[in-house]
Amino acid sequence: MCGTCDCAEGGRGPAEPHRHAATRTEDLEHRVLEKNQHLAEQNRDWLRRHGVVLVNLMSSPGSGKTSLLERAVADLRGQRPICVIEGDQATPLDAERIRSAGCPAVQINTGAGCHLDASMVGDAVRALEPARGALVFVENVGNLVCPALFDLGEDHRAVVMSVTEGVDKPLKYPHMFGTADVVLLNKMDLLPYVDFDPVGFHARVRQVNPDAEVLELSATRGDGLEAWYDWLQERSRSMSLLQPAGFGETAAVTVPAERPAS
Ligand SMILES: Nc1nc2c(ncn2[C@@H]2O[C@H](COP(=O)(O)OP(=O)(O)OP(=O)(O)O)[C@@H](O)[C@H]2O)c(=O)[nH]1
Ligand SMILES: [Zn+2]
Ligand SMILES: [Zn+2]
Repeated sequence: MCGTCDCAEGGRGPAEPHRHAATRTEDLEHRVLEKNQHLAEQNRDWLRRHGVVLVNLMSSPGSGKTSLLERAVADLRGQRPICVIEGDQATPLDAERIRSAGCPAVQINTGAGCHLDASMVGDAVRALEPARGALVFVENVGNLVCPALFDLGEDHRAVVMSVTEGVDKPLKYPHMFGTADVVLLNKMDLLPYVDFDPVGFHARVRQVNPDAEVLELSATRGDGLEAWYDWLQERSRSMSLLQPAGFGETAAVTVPAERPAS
């Protein structure tokens, strides 16, 4: 059940859809999103004042978000401080992977929740205490739907898609692809084995979002990663990129689970 709905009748199958009045749902949804927006603005203000850049990474489960982050942590080491906020319904697994790759990470477990919100991310950023000039990645809960609705106060939104998911996804999930600053087309190493037309994919992204850049990558083989890092560098140029890495080993923190979205 999604926090934007807040419906007490959640958990029913598709044969028994929600029966509450549309207006009540819309009111609740509006209130939840309004409160989130307010907290997102507070996050944005905090990030500006501390000279920290936040990138919100979103995708369906398994597209390769953590794999791309593991590579970035290793490849950008020494260039600038990096921290990661991991969102999953359960387990500390992704944060453990990131810490093993060499940077501080906070794991948020959302329980039944299907997205991160600005309150969770605000708490996690403060727990991490990123140094001035740091790049903080948020790995959102694997889901192409409601993470698009929740502003976290981020500077940039990156949507990861893999070549095994089909070229139609930008058209089916226009909110997600419509709000992306960059689309990372991952698992390009699998292209010879799947029926996926990258040119057609680029065209569909352009249909819903003419401004989004599409970068073709392979997290496992390393293809295209320099272009992704250049993109990050270019977009963050104003944020004291050349600060020495001053972040400590302090932030292996776990933020408590399950927090109501409203
Ligand atoms: N062939 C190939 N496999 C990849 C690539 N990137 C990730 N994978 C594999 O895809 C699987 C999922 O990768 P993750 O990085 O865990 O994906 P994720 O998006 O973080 O997944 P969730 O956190 O569960 O949403 C793993 O088995 C990875 O090894 C890639 O570029 N090529
Ligand atoms: Zn992951
Ligand atoms: Zn949700």
